[in-house]
Amino acid sequence: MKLTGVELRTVRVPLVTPFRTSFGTETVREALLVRVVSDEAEGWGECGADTAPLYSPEYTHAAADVLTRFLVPAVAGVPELDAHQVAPALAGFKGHRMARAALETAVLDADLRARGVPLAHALGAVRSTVPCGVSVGITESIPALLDAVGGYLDAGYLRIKLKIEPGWDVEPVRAVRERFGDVPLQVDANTAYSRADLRHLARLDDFGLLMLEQPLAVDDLLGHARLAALLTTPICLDESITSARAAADAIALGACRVVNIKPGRVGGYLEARRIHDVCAAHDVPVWCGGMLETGVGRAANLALAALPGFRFPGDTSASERYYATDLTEPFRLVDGHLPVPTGPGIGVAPLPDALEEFTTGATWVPLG
Ligand code: NPG
Repeated sequence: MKLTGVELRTVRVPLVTPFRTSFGTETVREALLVRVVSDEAEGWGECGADTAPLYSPEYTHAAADVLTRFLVPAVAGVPELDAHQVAPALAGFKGHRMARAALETAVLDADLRARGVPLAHALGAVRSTVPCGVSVGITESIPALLDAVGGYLDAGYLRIKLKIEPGWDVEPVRAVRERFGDVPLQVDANTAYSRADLRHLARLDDFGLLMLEQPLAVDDLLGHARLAALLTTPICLDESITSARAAADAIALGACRVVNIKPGRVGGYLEARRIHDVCAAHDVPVWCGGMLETGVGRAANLALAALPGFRFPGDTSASERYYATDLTEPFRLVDGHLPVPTGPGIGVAPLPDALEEFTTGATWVPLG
């Protein structure tokens, strides 16, 4: 395959409800879309980076900049390009995993479309639908939280994840447990706690949670291991797991018993697959996280979530949980599950009208 063009497109899609976490409140999903055009097919990738560097060091403008100046020209020079050549071509550059992931995914999509192979099949999927959970942001009050959780359970979601932060943890969890009984429940702290909070976090053991996700800093594997030794609730890592090696280290240190895999956070679907394999080899279950992706990113996440090691419902919610109008045909929940796309590549493409409506900027990258 030879690249003939790469377009970067920024979209801003309003969320149906504001999403508040310990790192900020989102009302709009700003996403950078990468479209590669080759002599054989086109492909799409969605960059996980957000407007500001609050979840990770990456942000949309930085991703567009590094793609334009460095990543796209490096990949455009590869003579017989396929997705497996992208990471080696970019090996000299540091960081920017979400930008790399978007480019690699677009190349992978084009490559698979040219060959008529669905992404799920290429990755080794074993199921045609995936069980779905929902991530519930911090609300202004406990009654508002109970309303939100009740609505999602009515919609059929199979597990609830609550965002927590200091001052919003034990009480909301207790309230959800009291109201909704033994519904599968987990919490996510997005690094909001420190080692001084270990005893406080141990209070969450009273609630039979599936897991406590990323309570401590990204680089605090030892702190997570100490916490894990103190708690019966399994620790799950998200932000700390940036590669298959990071996953292997975290498991060896006893820092986690579950891993959240987000392809954007780890540099793409090929590394995500390797993390899945490392975890499977250690009998560590994984699940697929989300970063409020539009249908473009969600489609590819569903393919990944269909692999055998994904043993918990993911943050792979239906389109209407996020958007009144999605960029693609909407993903609809059926009995708590979403279908894994069956078409070639990621199996979806943005709908022209929605793309037009939400685009705030589009440029073709000079190929060098
Ligand atoms: O359903 O896509 C979703 C959102 C799930 O909670 C979720 N994502 O910390 O995992 C997270 C959080 C997030 C949102 C991360 C936006 C980064 C950006």
